[in-house]
Amino acid sequence: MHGTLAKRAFRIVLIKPSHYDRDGYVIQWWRSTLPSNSLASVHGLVVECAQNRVLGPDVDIEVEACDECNTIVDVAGVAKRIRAAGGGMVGLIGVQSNQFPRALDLGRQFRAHGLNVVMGGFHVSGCISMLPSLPSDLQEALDLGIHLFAGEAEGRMADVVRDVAAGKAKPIYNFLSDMPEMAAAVYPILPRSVVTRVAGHYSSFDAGRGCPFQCSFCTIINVQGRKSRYRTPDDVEAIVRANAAQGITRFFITDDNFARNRNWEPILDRLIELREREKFNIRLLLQVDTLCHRIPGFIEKSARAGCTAIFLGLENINPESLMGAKKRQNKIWEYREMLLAWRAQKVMTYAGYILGFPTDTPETIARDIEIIKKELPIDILEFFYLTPLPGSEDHKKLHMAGVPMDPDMNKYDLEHACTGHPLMSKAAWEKVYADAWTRYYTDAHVETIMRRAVVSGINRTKVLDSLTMFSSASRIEGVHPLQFGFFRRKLRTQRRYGMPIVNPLAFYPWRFVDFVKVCSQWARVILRYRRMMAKVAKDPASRTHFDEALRPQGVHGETDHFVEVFADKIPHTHGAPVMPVRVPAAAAG
Ligand code: B12
Ligand code: SF4
Repeated sequence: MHGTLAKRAFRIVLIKPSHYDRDGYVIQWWRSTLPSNSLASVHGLVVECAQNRVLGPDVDIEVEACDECNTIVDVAGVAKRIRAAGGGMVGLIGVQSNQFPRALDLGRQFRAHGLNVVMGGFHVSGCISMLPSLPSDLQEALDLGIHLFAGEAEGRMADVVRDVAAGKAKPIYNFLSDMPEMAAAVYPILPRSVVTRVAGHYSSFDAGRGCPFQCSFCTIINVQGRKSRYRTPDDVEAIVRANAAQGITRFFITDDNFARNRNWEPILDRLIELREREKFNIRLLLQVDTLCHRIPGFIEKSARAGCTAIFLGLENINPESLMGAKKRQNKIWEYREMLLAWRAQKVMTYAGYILGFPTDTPETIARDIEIIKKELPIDILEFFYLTPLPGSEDHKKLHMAGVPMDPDMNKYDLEHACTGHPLMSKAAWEKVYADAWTRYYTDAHVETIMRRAVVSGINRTKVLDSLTMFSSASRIEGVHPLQFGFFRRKLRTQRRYGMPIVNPLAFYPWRFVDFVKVCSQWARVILRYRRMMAKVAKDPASRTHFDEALRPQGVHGETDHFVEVFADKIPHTHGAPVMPVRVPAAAAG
């Protein structure tokens, strides 16, 4: 009978691991800046298991979740809570390659406490999807008794939880050949207490998975597939309502390319309705491709639905590099038109730029960054090393050919040179990366971006804050802005496995000096940029500011200067500009 059932509990602790800085300390913050959608997804699935009482009517499934980027993981505390519940498991969530060494260290500690550990995410899925045999790091995890999960967990979580609870979990779960449908799938959700650890209280969801394109540096197509799968507008509305019920209305929609989501229009219409009729204060951050402006109404509706910023995979402006990486869909001659279309809707643009394509040299990179500054109205440009990420075609090719790659997965964060470059030494490549940030974020260009923001009516505070973070995170904190947060924490005792724990008498004085130095560097940038923005905002000339990057494209039939620079590298595909034949001076003469 109902009331007489003996109650038991099974505690599931979900941890999204971070990774290590160059000194071996975990990269974590008082507040992080971006939410983890992997954590939200798996949390949603485990909560469903709890609601459905998948371990039987007498077992309460208790769930806790944390993102190590903004929360210190207390291993002994977790072990104590699981033991107090009478059993449970630790899930290491959404582990990317760069997070694998940290995840392994956490797993090792939890295993030493005798706990069940299951790990999933792109490193496990990418390696199993692309490599002919298990790499040694995954084998090490198995040897520690950690269970690996490859593929997506929608529709599979209950089985995993049951297996673990019964002590019958498999070493490897592999669902890579069977992608779950997204329509009506359980949706990502996190409790407010986890979301508020992200600055700005952003949460996230994916409205679709999979991508039809074929970029050779990308892992997504080999893990989530090239067939796109989508959530329904009803599900998206349910996600937004569930979050709004706990006061969360800002979302990072993590689709790699929301413009290719077949349901983009009904989804945006639904969000527009929620905003305009029910006054939900929705704010969206979207990832889109460089062709999205060609989709009628896409940009306008995104803005009406609350989109205030987009991430764009610009990757490079040299068509030769783009073709080499099979990023054929990026048409450089349309970049400005696309960027101006977003500006017209007062949406801020963040563009990713990859350094180290085979034909890149320090000179061509310097030239290209100067061209971007002058001719493309991008607000924030962020740089990455071209990296053979496990799970990508690039990685597989190098692996199969036996080309040396850095064995330390902690470095596969797109902030390190992980393999050789045909034209640049490692030192030259590293210098190019460091210089790229300072070359783009000169005071003169920062001021131009501020003037462009004023004249285009883009939120000044947002631009100012982003300029502050992106110009200096790499230089001051030694981390990419996408991994940045507010107030770095370094725990003396949480150091990379194998590195010594420093004596407190040496650690705390070092940490004090380190902290004060970093704070004063930030204070200087913050003050300088704030003064600059105040000056720009006061200057009447800002309201009529105009420069080459804001000139509408080709209105008088002329070709952009930067398109001319790359004229001989543009493939003659449909829609490409036809360049006038250049007659050599001698022949003309
Ligand atoms: C949103 C996003 C971010 C966000 C949020 C991170 C997050 N994971 O949510 C931000 C901006 C912070 C980010 C940053 C970075 N990212 Co990112 N990111 C993505 C993106 C676009 C979506 C992630 C997502 O939500 N996927 C959907 C979830 C549900 O999939 P999933 O994580 O695989 O989880 C499913 C399964 O794996 C499984 N599963 C996962 N964990 C577990 C655990 C258990 C116990 C079980 C049973 C199952 C299970 O179930 C889940 C549900 O089906 C992906 C690309 C992609 N399409 O996934 C890149 C991606 C994950 N990122 C990548 C990279 C490299 C980075 C950065 C290192 C680089 C950079 N500088 O940008 C940083 C790292 C910083 C950090 N702290 O994470 C790579 C990782 C490749 C690799 N081999 O490591 C990817 C794949 C993109 C790419 N370039 O190929 N990223
Ligand atoms: S990099 Fe972006 S566009 Fe290219 S295949 Fe990956 S997800 Fe698709």
